[in-house]
Amino acid sequence: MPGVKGPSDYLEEPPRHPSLQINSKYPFNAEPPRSALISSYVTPVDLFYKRNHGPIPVVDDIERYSVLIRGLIDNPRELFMRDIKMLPKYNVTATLQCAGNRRTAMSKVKTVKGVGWDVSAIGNGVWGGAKLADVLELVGISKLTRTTKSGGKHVEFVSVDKCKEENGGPYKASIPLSQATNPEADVLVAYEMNGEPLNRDHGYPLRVVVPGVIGARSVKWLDCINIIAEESQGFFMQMDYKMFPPSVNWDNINWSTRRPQMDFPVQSAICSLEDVTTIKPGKVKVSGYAASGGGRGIDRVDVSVDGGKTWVEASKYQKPGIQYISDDMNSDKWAWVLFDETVDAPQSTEIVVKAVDSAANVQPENVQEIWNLRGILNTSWHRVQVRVGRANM
Ligand SMILES: Nc1nc2c(c(=O)[nH]1)N[C@H]1C(S)=C(S)[C@@H](COP(=O)(O)O)O[C@H]1N2
Ligand SMILES: [Mo]
Repeated sequence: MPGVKGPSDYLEEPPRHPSLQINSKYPFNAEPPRSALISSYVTPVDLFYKRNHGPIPVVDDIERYSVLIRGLIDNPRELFMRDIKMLPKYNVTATLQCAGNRRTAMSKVKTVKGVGWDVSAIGNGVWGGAKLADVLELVGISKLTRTTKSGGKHVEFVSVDKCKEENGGPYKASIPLSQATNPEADVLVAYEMNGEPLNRDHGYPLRVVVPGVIGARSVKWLDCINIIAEESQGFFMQMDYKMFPPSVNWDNINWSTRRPQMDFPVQSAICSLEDVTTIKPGKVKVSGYAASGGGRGIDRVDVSVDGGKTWVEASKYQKPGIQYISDDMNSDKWAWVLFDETVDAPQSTEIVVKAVDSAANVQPENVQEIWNLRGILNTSWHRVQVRVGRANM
C-alpha cells in the first residue's frame, strides 16, 4: 500500500506499558492483563487497550493543527485548537469497547478474521472536550438537526493516520447527524483522557468519543469532519464492523445487506480469573466488568459456579461506597459497572457470568449461535474453569 509497507513505517511509535499483551505490533494492538481492568473504575491511560489500523501519526505543530468542517453546509470552516477549547468543556465518563473484544474465544468455534483479543479490548475513561453538538453549531448547524438544508444527514470523521484497508488513505467513520447534534448523546471532540491531554496512542491532539457505540466510530487524530448525505463509504463502515449471521461465509458475503454496527450489546466478563485457574478448595473471588451500549445501564450481573445451572446475583458499583442503580441520574450512564462476588468452589468447576441491561437484554448463552466471520460482538456468557488443586498449591 502507498505510505505503509512494513515495520520501517512504524519508527515513531510511542513508549508503552510493559505489561500490555501485544496482539499485533504493526499496527500496534494491545490489551492489558484482565486484572488491570478491575483495579480501578477508571482505566489508567497506559493500561487502556490500544487499537490501531496504521502507524501512530505525529502531530507536532499544534498551533497550525486544525479540523476542517465541510460538506453539505453553507459555510465550511477550519477550526483550531483554541476554537475547540473556547467551547464549554465537558467531562464524560464513557466505556470504549472494541467490537472485536473476546474475538479469540469466538475463533475457537470456527476461524474468524481479525486481531485476536481476550476480554480486555475495553476500558473506561474520563474524556474531556467539547460537545460535537456545540462544535457543529459553530458552522451553523443547530442542536437536534436531522438534515441540513442541503441534505446532510451524517457526520463523517476523517483521521490523520493512514491505513492499508483504505489503500493508504485515512481511517473514516460516521454517525447520524441527529446523534451528533443531540447534546444528550454526549458525543465529544475530546482533547483530554483521565484529566491529561490525550496521548499519541489515544488520538492526540483531538479524537471523537461516541459513547455507547463500538469503538470503531470514535475516530482518533481528527483531521476533518464532513457533513454528508449517506453514511460514510469508508472501509470500516461498509466492509467491516457489520454483524452477519452464522450462515454467511467469505464465499457468499454481501456487505451491502447489513447496516454498520453502532451501539454495542450487553457484555460482561470475569477479570479476576484466567480461562483456567488452579485454586485451593473454598472461597473464590469473581469480579469483572459489565457494560451495555446506547446509554443503557446494567440491571443485574449473575454468577454461576455450576456452569450455568444455578445463579447468584453479584454486587455492582461504579464509585466505591455508592450503590449503583442503573439509569439513575447519579450513575455514569455511558460507563461500565464493576461487579464482585465471592463464591464457594469446593471442587473443579466452570464459573460463568452474564449481565442483564436496563432494557432486559441478556447475553446469549453460547458463542456458536452468534458466531460471525469477522468475529465481532462476542457477548456470550463468559466462562472460566477453576481447577481445585491440593492445599499447598
Ligand atoms: N484514526 C483512527 N481512529 C480509530 C482507529 C484507528 O485505527 N484509526 N481504531 C478504532 C477502533 S476499531 C477502536 S476499538 C478505537 C480504539 O481506541 P483506543 O486505541 O483509544 O483504545 O479507536 C477507533 N478509532
Ligand atoms: Mo475496534
